[in-house]
Amino acid sequence: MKDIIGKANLSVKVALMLKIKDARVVVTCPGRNFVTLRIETADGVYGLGDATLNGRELAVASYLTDHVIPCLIGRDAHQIEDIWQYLYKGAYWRRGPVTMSAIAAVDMALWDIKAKAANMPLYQLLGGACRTGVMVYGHANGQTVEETVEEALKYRAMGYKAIRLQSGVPGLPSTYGVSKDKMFYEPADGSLPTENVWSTAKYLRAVPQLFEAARLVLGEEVHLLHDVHHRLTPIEAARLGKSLEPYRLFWMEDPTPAENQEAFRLIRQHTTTPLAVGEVFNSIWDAKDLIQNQLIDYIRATVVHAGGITHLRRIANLADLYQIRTGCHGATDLSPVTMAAALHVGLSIPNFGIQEYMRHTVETDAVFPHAYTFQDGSLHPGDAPGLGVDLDEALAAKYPYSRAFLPVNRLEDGTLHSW
Ligand code: KDG
Ligand code: MG
Repeated sequence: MKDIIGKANLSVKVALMLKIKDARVVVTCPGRNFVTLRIETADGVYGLGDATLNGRELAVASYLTDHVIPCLIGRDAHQIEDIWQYLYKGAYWRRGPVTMSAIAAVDMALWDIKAKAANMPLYQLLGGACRTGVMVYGHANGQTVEETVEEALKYRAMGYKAIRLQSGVPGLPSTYGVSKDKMFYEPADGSLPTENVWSTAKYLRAVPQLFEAARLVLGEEVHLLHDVHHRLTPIEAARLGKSLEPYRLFWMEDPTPAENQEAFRLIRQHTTTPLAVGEVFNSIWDAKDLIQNQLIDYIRATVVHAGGITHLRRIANLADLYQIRTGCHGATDLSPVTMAAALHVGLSIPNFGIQEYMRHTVETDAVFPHAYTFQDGSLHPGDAPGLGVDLDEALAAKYPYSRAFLPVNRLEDGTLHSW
């Protein structure tokens, strides 16, 4: 008996102290900018964290290099919670997208290290799989209703069970979220911000027509989603939610900005269309009132912009108490490192809802080789130890940083939109 116990102990021998020896930031632009943190321990185990903040990439790179990395050297990589608290509380200046993306990168890299040291895929350390895979939604968009529905049919043929639909608005020259490229969508499109023109009246007329056509062609089975991109006031959003009820959306996303969390109460009072919000949230405090008052159905906070795996799980736990599920942001400006982290979290939490999945380009996938795979409308993180993502630094070096901004939005009379 003693022998068996001895052997068992030997077979799971894990270093109980992993001293951080080195850390560095890699900025690369394989089609779009990514900021990646690489933390290495004295034992040679390394971990990766995504720190990409679209349009503000270098601010996070500097925050990490100048203010965070010097505080990490010599610490025990196993102390993920303590390091999180140290970087959050110790900074004095809490929250904000730059700080929380930097903390997130450290947190992801440390979880990657811990799971590699344990020789397990991260989801096993997070409690194990609660489901066979993580249902994802893809983006169908087009200039016209017909083009958008045609794109949606392609997603359905690929096996997607959920599809987001965005269409150009008749009478407006361009619309945010409706790209020229089909499978690969990149909203940061200029070395200075481009300017879109917006008309709420035209938009509110167009969207129900899109979903009416989509249901007719696509039928009842497939989940349909729509992103409002924070363009409406609460009462306008309430009206849109009501007018979309016949088409039974999976969700209406970002109907209005959520700095004032109370604003969602008004939308909620008027419509049964499920509500999703949170891709720009940085912390649990951005979502607390929305969750505790059950003003939303899906929380879209994401690993990279909301303080990492540690903090996202805290948000998901709070949401679970109020029957709110996750629907994490997963656009192309979130690197494969974030995608992998989101999949490990999504697989292991009880209240997972859906995961956004915008495919990265071939160039990005080559710089970040990864273990996650798509099948039957779901992603699985794979069973490689850690996050299951690597960074080809030699290839990354061939793609230097290139400044790119997200567009701004103006009303037809020139007023800067949205609130
Ligand atoms: O960086 C901003 C994009 O990630 C965002 O516009 C995409 O709204 C978006 C979404 O839902 O994916
Ligand atoms: Mg969105």
